[in-house]
Amino acid sequence: MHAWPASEVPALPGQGRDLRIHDTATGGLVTLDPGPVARIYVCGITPYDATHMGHAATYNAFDLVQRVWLDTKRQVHYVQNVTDVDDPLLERAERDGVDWTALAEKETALFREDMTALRMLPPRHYIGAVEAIPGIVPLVERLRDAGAAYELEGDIYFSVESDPHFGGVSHLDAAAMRLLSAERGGDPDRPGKKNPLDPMLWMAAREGEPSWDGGSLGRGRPGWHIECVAIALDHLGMGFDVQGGGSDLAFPHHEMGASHAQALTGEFPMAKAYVHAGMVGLDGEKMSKSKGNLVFVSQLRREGVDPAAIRLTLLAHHYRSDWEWTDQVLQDALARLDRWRAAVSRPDGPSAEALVEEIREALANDLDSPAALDAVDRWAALQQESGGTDIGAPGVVSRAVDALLGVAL
Ligand code: 5CA
Ligand code: ZN
Repeated sequence: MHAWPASEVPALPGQGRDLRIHDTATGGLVTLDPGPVARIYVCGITPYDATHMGHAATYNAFDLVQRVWLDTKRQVHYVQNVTDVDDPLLERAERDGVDWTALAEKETALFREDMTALRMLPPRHYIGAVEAIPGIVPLVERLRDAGAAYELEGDIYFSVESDPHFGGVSHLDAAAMRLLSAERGGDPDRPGKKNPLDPMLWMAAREGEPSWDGGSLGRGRPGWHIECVAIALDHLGMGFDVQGGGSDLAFPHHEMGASHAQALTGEFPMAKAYVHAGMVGLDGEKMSKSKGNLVFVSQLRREGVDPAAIRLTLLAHHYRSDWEWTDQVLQDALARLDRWRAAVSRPDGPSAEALVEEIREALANDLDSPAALDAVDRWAALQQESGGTDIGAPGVVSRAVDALLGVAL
């Protein structure tokens, strides 16, 4: 499917820095050394409701990853999926009496608008689960033929025991895995499974639900984890640089994906870094479509909130921390945006050279966007208090904030 339009990324003077980022699999910071083309896969939305601030925060983190890479003059090969067929989507369509394809299309269209407004760079390949089915079927057949998958009443399950590295992404114990599996789309209590954690690769057609030709698998639809593996391997290949998503995807989604890929290719890991963003909450609970405690990007935009301020709200929190959406965090961002715009509207000001380096240094250090904002705040305060004579400095600041933080001043 098509993605959304790219906003321009201005080139900056000087040299960008290599990214050091937290990898869930090793539990520490890794310095990534992508070749001339950095490869990143970011798990996309399940389009049954509008984009909320939690989604936006997660996509903001991975947008920063790309901006750091672009600043090192690398190209970025970015792939994102849309889980446009899955239980939650079918359930919501049923509840609301609407066609599930129409619901998915409508919410994906709104997501594109929100991403464009927030100046998130678009993926080069934006792939829906449904369009990926012809590539998924042969992978499931291969897993079954290799003995890494088995059939249960027509459904095909992946056997986690086939992967010697299973557990190597999340490092959770069996009890924690079982709990999360039940919460996040798994079926650990289904009788007849070899291991309660085994995830479904292919679900045989159910009465009243959509299904597709699965070759030797029979009619059905794909499981969630194999969807992302098929798309990632097809468009990026093994050993790409980053797989990203919110922290709720570390287990089971990214764990199972890594296992599927290992069973398919004999290689480990699928991604050099598994990067997870913290959860945004509202009123003391994780913001989630199923709970309904949501602040939508599109609703804020409808109310006339400048998307640049929404983005500054996201940037004010470190991507790995869990944080709460409040009115105050938005008010703070609006005030900051005003200060910054006033500071760059003059033709001259304090030198911008050190500031550009500070922003680069902050972002290269595990995407420390709050430190980057502090640095811009200090430059803006200096401009406000004593100004400066460096002609063009405000322009450099404006372009750096645009290129590295995705905020248009
Ligand atoms: N389609 C799958 C991924 S393949 C999915 O998880 N879709 S989603 O719509 O539920 O979430 C999209 C992205 O937003 C995921 O990376 C998820 O981890 C992230 N996300 C969801 N809720 C929050 C939240 N409250 N805070 C931060 N990120 C969130
Ligand atoms: Zn995914």
